Amino acid sequence: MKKSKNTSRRAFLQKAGITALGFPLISSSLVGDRTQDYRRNGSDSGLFSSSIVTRKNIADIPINDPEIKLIKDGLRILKERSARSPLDPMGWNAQGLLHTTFCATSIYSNQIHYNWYVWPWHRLYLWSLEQKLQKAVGEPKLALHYWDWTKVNKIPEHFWGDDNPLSNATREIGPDDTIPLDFMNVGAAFRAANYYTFGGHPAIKKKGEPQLDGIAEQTFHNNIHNWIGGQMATFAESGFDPIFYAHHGNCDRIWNAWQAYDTINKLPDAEEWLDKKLYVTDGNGTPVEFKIREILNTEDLGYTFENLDFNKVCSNPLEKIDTPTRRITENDAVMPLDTHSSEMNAIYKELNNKERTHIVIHFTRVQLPYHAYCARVYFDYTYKGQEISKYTGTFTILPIQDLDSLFLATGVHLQIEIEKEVAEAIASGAKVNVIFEPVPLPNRNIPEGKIKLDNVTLKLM
Ligand SMILES: [Cu+2]
Repeated sequence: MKKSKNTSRRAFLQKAGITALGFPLISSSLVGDRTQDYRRNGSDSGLFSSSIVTRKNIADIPINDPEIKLIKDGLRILKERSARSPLDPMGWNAQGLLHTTFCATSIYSNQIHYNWYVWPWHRLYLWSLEQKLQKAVGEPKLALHYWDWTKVNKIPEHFWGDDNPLSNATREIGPDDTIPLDFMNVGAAFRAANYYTFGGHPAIKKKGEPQLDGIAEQTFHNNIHNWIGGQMATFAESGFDPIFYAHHGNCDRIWNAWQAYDTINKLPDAEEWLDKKLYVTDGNGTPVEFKIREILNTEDLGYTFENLDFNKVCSNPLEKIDTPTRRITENDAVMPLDTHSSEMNAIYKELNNKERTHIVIHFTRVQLPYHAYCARVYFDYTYKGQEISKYTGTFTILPIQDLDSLFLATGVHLQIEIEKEVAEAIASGAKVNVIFEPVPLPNRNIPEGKIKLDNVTLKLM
């Protein structure tokens, strides 16, 4: 926690106009061809492209543009390879299974979700596809695209249509469905003053340790996976839908934008993180390893972003104008907040001179549906004679596989932001109910069997 820096952080954010998310553009001198030294471990593998490509928002590119054709040609080649042999290491199947390997088979040693490895590994995963596509079409200037859902809040037309290698038949939403505004809460992630809050805490090594994913993973990342549905709403299969790479392209861009404020937003300096080896395959389908410290600058992986801009309506969903109003439904899970925890005094202190702060909700027992589930989290209380229902964010379960059953989690942590007025109410003895209101996802019923909460407390982490 960087408590001492918060005042200056707020001043900086105001000065930088970050509440309006007016991010500076990447200098044009960084864009374009440039010879790079890609030697790693002292040897030049010759596998790396020598130019820096610029990733753009796909929605800004005409559907018939040659850039789009190039991507489609590349994907067709990868899919044909897998049709000939599902084990072709340069095929689409191998690319999809690479993600499965690091999420569905190992909870501890190789798990790259729910922890601080999520953004570095996915950066490499996109690089892996970009390399394969470049090789497939013989064009080192081919660039992946990102889908800036803050600006176009539905799946771009590029990803739909028969005989289109960018489409995927398993999606539950259609071309006209739009993402709920609060599902794209970029603001809560941007206000995270350290990487642990933004990108996740250290990976758990054994059963019983607290697992705490970052706010970026838990909010817009999971929400949009789930909202799309089908393969995207599972960890095991999401790498098989081409929209994955455009969604993650935007997540990678958000990480880059967050990191660009390096005077404020610090990456971990722990060697456990910087020296962590992450594994993917290169353009030839050959396994390669990178240490996280080697991939913190995207140019070292041969790409940069056209801009780091966002639609400002997604920067601040906690503003009243953007706050969803609670609809009381029979599926709501309601649990009184336990304010007897020894940490409550520290929390009041932390909130005392801030408008809002990141905090962790902890549940000791939760019955979770084993399928895509999104809930809005509210704090309901009465303060100074007023009934208040305070929206704090979303809680989203992206299941490993869609098993349509329930499982029991014995410890769940969720990072949220709460506002000063909530803490004041709690400190004055207001009884707070924590509400989980399931959000209906397009073309799906609210999952049967509501979430069950036990002993809800707040923590600083
Ligand atoms: Cu993933």
